[in-house]
Amino acid sequence: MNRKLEIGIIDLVSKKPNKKLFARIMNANFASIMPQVIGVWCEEEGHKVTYVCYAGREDLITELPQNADLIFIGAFTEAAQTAYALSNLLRARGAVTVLGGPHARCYPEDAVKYFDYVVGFTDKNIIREILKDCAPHRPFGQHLTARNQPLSLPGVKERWKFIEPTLKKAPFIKMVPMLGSLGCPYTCSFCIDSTVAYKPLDFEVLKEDLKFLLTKFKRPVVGWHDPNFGVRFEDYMNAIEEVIPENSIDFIAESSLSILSEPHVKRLKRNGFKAMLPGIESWFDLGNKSKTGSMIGMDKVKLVAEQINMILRYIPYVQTNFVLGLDADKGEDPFELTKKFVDLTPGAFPGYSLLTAFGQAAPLNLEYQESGRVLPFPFYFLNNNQAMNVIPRNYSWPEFYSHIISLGEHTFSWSAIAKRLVATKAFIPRWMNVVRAISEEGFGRVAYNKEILTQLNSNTGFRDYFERETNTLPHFYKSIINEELGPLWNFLPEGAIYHDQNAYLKTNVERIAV
Ligand code: B12
Ligand code: SF4
Repeated sequence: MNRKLEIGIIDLVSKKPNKKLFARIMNANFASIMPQVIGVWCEEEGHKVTYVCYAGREDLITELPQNADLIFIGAFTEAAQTAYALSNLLRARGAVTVLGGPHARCYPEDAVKYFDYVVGFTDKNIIREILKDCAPHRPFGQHLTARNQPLSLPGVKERWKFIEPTLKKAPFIKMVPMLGSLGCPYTCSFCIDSTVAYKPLDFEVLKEDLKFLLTKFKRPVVGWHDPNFGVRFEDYMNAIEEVIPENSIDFIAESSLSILSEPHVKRLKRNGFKAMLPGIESWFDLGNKSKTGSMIGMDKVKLVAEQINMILRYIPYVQTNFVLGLDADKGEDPFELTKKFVDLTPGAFPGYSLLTAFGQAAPLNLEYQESGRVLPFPFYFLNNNQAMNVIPRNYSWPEFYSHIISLGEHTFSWSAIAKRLVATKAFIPRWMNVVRAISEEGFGRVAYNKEILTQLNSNTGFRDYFERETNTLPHFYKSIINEELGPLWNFLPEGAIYHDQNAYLKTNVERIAV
């Protein structure tokens, strides 16, 4: 064996210190699977691992091993600046750094400036390579990616030593992250999995894990991280039914509407499914994944509302996901129809995402870049709600923001909150809806979008940035990053709040298939 390394692993669930109520209750439940997997693999190779899931309350600087040889950081794009600053700090202390996760998959050409290794698809061979090499690669890190998604991953049992301390940070709901499949058979143009073939993982590992969880909790809660849960519906349900007593684990999953037929939903209920998050996305596009085919507009609203209300008869918590600003949308119809839908499905919680071109995530982003429609908003704001980095095809910015504010006000009006409360019978879902509506996601976002609209209408420099008249980042955005990064701001390398938004078009990053 090579020398025994001291390894640190950081899962950046939060991009900033966050002590707010929802974050305290939920953040530790959003831990990613891969940082835990990497912990297992590194230990299997004989190394010493310290794992930290950063949920916004930990002191990252002191929890990490002071003399780590190698640090893995998992980050979403919104946490890129946090990750870059951390990497800079850790490199100064003598560590070699590795970035993985959604940001590394979407923006490798940017991340290589700040990390020694940047990893896309990751399997055990890639990790072995890094452990063997474990050397600084500067000024540009190595970009490594496997040809495909891994065929197998360590299950809950093997990851338990990392899951357990993470869930200790979650006061009430303790959600264990599980994965049954990778990729997706659908091809939603904006999605990172639109070109990744669907592959189930080993059902035997899944069965062992479910049995194992029943030895750890009286009633476990499992959050499925499958991009589209239940594509092989029969196989999944058979596996669950075979190994655990009926309705003994609470499950949460993201499935497309095409999977959620009434017989399927009945079976999900029988097996303990308590929350489903189907994607509706648009009333004028992406009919394939909701099986509404070419049906659009109000006809689609009625059909989907009927289906959502059917699901709510069996499943206590349903979040309906929408993407705002897709090219197929124009005028007020998309927003007015969504309001109608909110009225028709009072028990569902709508989740709104602003259309975002996450670098290399989807081939569609090349088209946006080619037509000059991608804006260079700092990564920090690319979380589907703090900024939309694609210029809308059919709206001016003030028009677009007026529509999303109006939709937000309708969705999170006191009357809609009260109707949602009445329509939701189960205790936790009922209050979860209220907390989400009155906190950052509901009231907070409406207030934020109003501020953006005011700036668009009153601040020429601000509006010019949105119109591509200038690349000078408005002070508004810079000051948010500065304030929220706190002490880490001082470690952010020069220029690291900026990136080339068209890099995917130009990129020639070395891809090494191991
Ligand atoms: C499950 C999921 C969630 C879950 C769990 C999140 C979590 N912490 O993992 C929940 C619902 C909480 C969630 C929330 C959000 N999500 Co989400 N989510 C997904 C989803 C559907 C699957 C991701 C997944 O786990 N796949 C399984 C893993 C094994 O595969 P993988 O992600 O492809 O990872 C591979 C490599 O990247 C690598 N890898 C992954 N992590 C790491 C870490 C290290 C250290 C290394 C070396 C390698 C490595 O190994 C894997 C195997 O090859 C994806 C969409 C998709 N179809 O992929 C979106 C996705 C990741 N989410 C996205 C977003 C934007 C969000 C939110 C910001 C949305 C919001 N506004 O709230 C939040 C942020 C949450 C947070 N900060 O933790 C974007 C991310 C884009 C980006 N570049 O940042 C995606 C891609 C969806 C999209 N819009 O296209 N999400
Ligand atoms: S169904 Fe979901 S996971 Fe599949 S391509 Fe569409 S958005 Fe992506």
